[in-house]
Amino acid sequence: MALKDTLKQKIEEHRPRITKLTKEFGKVKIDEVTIDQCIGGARDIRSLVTDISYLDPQEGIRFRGKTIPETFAALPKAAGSNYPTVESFWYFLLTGDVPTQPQVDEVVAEWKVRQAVPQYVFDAVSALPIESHPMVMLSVGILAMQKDSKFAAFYNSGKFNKMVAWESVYEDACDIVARIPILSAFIYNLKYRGNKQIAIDPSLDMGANFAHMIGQSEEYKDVARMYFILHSDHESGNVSAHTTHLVHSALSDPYYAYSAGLNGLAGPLHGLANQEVLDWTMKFQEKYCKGVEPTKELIKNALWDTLNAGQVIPGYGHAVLRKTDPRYMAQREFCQNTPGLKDDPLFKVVSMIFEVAPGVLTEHGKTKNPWPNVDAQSGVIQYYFGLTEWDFYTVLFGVGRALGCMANITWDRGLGYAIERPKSVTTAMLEKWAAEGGRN
Ligand code: HAX
Repeated sequence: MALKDTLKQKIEEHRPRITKLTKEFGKVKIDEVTIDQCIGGARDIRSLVTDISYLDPQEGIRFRGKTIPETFAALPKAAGSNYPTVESFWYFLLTGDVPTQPQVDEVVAEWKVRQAVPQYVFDAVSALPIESHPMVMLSVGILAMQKDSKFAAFYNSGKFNKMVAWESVYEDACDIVARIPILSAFIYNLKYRGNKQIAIDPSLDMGANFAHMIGQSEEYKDVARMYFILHSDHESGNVSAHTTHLVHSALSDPYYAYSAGLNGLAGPLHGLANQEVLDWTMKFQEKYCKGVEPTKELIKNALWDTLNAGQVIPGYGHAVLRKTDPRYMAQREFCQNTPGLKDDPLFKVVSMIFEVAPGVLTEHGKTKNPWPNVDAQSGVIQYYFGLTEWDFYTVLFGVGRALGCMANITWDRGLGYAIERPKSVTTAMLEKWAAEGGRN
């Protein structure tokens, strides 16, 4: 069965579960909120629903119930590769089913039809100052495509119907995930290669074509596939996924929603951390290692200097995770298994940071999680393969994150989730409830 038909069947089967929960069990309590959570970024409050992925503090992410190694093992592989295509992962994220090879081939073919980015989008991005951050270019490029939104057209058609609205979100979602690598490759070539653009190779799957379009090696094709899959989804509470969900909950179309999500991803406490890690590591080498090999002692001193200057150690800590991020480990394993990369000087420094930073952060005593997250490792791989422009790394994250965000809002509409509208309170109210020992 084609992806959209499978999805339709699954959404229709799922709807009665949501109706039953709200109608029969709507008043059942699943959480309570403390003053700490109210002031401290709503941490851990159970108030979002998604079946696309789940993040366990100890175990890490599961996509559709599968750990990262299980996901990579289960999905059909790209031709001549040990890694799955991004297209097969998209099928899996949307439906929860491991696709057959013909089902994957169908998605690959469909994305080829959808991937043509209109010239006015390239023109809009090209009109920006070349010094603009590539995340600005990506967000502008996605927003510029809004003119083509099928969801917005459906909403304005006078025939809007909540039961089928997801179908036009799905159409936009597929267009966005097919086009975002093309747009990102355009931005890369515009910004770092004097606008020497490379045409799409229609014989390639998404990850391989991205590698081709940024002038990368054969080996990088697997890097792209792995990277986009690993960065796709991290349940719904992180800034980029939550922003996309929030904006779409107002029935803003997927272009508005994902452009907003990307703006959140561009924050240094979120997706920008991957460029910050490279920046930190390079500055560390420049300042502390003039003519000498990096050592654990030098790294320890540099980490303390960063902390004493009131800054965070980029790539370490997490709002939910309480152990080393399995996405970090997957990339570390990739480095260890790639001849050349495992002896790469930058990988050695990053590995030394891994040995030292958790101890330093524990001694510092603030962070609840001293372990590395996804961003601590990702830049090393990119840098090794010649993507040395580290302000581009968050764009790569944004290409991957589109998969999770788009799968989620397709389901949001399918299940008719409400406009998001939490309640705010005043400081005086908090003080009153504090004095009374709670809100009665
Ligand atoms: N270095 C120094 N201090 C840190 C820290 C780090 N890596 N991580 C947390 N802390 C500090 C916090 O700033 C906070 O300090 P204050 O009490 O002074 O405000 C304290 O420890 C408690 O924070 P926490 O509860 O452990 O962590 P939060 O949930 O508040 O924040 C962050 C989670 C990821 C934002 C945080 O760990 C951080 O800033 N890390 C560095 C930036 C980073 O790597 N971000 C990427 C995270 C993964 C991701 O989203 N990728 O996109």
